[in-house]
Amino acid sequence: MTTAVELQHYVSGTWFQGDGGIITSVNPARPAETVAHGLQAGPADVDRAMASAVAAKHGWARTPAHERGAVLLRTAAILEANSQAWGLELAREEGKTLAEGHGEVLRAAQIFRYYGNDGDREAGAIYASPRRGEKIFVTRKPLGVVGVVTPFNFPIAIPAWKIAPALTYGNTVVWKPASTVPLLAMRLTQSLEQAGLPAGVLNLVIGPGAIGTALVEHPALDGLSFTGSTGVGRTLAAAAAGRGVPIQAEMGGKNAAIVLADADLELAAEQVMLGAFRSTGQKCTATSRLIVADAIADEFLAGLAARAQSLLVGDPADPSTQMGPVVSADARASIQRGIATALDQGAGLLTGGLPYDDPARAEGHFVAPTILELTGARHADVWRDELFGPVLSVRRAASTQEAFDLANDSDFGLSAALFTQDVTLALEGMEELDVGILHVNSESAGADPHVPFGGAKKSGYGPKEQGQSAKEFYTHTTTVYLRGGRPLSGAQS
Ligand code: UN1
Repeated sequence: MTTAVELQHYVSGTWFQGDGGIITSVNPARPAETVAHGLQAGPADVDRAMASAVAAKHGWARTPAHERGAVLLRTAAILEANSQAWGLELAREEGKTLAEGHGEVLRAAQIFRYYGNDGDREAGAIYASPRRGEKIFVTRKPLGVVGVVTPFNFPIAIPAWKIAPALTYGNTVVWKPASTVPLLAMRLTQSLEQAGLPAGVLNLVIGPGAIGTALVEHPALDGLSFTGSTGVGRTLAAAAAGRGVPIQAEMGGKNAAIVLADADLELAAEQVMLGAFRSTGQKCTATSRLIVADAIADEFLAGLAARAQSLLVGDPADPSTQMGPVVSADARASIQRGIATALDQGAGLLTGGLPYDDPARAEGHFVAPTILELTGARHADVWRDELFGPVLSVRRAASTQEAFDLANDSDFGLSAALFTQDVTLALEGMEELDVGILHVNSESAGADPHVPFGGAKKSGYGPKEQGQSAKEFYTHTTTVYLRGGRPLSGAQS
């Protein structure tokens, strides 16, 4: 057994212990095992972190973009060099498999590399002027001090895709990670420190939700980027709006995979499995609803249930494990309650559902991969509410239009996956499906750093993340009408 790491916070380039309540990060596969422990930060630490970010903001904004980018590129190299060790820590702290933990650290490196290079790309736009001797420029400036509030499910990739663009475009940051995954937050901060990030440019305060509230209420805050639950996101968005602070909030999803009758069923089954059960279903982009064409439903669902039953569920540190636990005892209890409610409301159980009774998995926060079939028009909470776990609910559709209508039958609209080999149906899906991200013939999760990420309908609030959207969120523009101050040579007087 490895020893627990001592948690520390980072403000003004200095690591220090908190003086708030105890914070213990445990291994969700073996909750008796502590991964990291320490004391929470308190409101006074938020004040100090904000003051430090304010003090650093002019210096960082004036640092040439190329030099800011160079810090990010060195960070990417440090993440890559540590990806095995930190991937294992990620798996122990969050519960996703070793392969996913390792892959996530590499993904964070890829994100830092993309934004590190973006410092050398375009820095604004030039427009023609209706007046002779004038050009109109649109230049970009950082917002200033940005708050970053991140969830447990991607302990290093989601922080990377908020912090990397914030820094490359010249902002300073105060970061509050989810208190269930503080160790990986320390690792990312350490890698930026080692890469030479100046003191005060990134400040890390680990603690409860009250830290997020203190951040959004702080008068010096210039912007806030949040990913997490719908309830917290809306509260922060309301508080930010009340203070005139720009916010991007990425919240819930109830993402559908649609398998049409002409789909390659092997490919669709493999991808639906990944969408529903990778990361133990704990992704805002996970597939939690499945809509299957009537004509192929019996065959497809039987195959899918067999695959789910054969999934190796266990300790993520074991390289053969295909699905780990959920993050906490509370998460497990609420997912099991969601399954019980679905069964009460008439769902048929195709596989899973029951808690594990073998000692190893009964002790950890394991939930079996579960597939529930809903029939008729009866209301089912599991069709509407995000359970954030390995639970897939299924409905059959008699036509393609019905399949699209069922997919749109949600307040959320983050992502969807459409399986068909007919390009006409794929084009129809692009028109019909109200989502921010559509995958055709691949699973509903997955996101590249150079293209917009975010949802339609109630899945998000404010600008999207990633690519050009990140630049737009983390900067404001100045439109400059530029004339030379004396007549152009050759001009008529
Ligand atoms: C992915 O689909 O790989 O919280 C990433 C989440 C999303 C990230 C999804 N913001 O799950």
